[in-house]
Parts: sequence; structure tokens; C-alpha cells
Amino acid sequence: MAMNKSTEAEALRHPASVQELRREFAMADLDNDNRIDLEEFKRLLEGLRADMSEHEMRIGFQEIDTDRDGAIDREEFIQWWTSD
Ligand SMILES: [Ca+2]
Ligand SMILES: [Ca+2]
Repeated sequence: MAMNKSTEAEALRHPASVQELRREFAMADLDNDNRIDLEEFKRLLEGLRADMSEHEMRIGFQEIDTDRDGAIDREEFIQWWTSD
């Protein structure tokens, strides 16, 4: 059960990307309350040039906000980006 190079690379890549996501999160969290609300989420998507309608953004927001408290916290954000 030898760990091959690509598995190692995969393991190394992960923490780096989480760090990256924390930075993304901090940038998206415009008022620094450690939550991304719907307004901030829309701005984030606009910044990413995501061509989404108001309705699609709302749906996306609700998908990420898994505990349904009306805001995306860091954990939900990271889970969203790292699922798939
Ligand atoms: Ca915020
Ligand atoms: Ca939430």
C-alpha cells in the first residue's frame, strides 16, 4: 500500500487551497463579521464574473448556507468550494 506521488501531491495541495479559501472568504466578507450575507455573496459572484441572475444567486446562496441561518460562514464556504 505505497503512497504514490500523485496522492502525496493531492494531500499537500489541500491545506494550501484551504488557506487560499480563507483569504477568499476574508475578501468576500466586506464588513468583517465572519459571515458572508446575500449582498456580499452577490458581490463575490460579480467579482468572479459569474453570469448569474438574481434568482440563481439566491438559489446558490441557499445551497451553500447549509444551516439556513441566512449567512455563509467560513466552514460552509470551504465546504462549498471543496465539494466536487
Ligand atoms: Ca459579512
Ligand atoms: Ca450558515
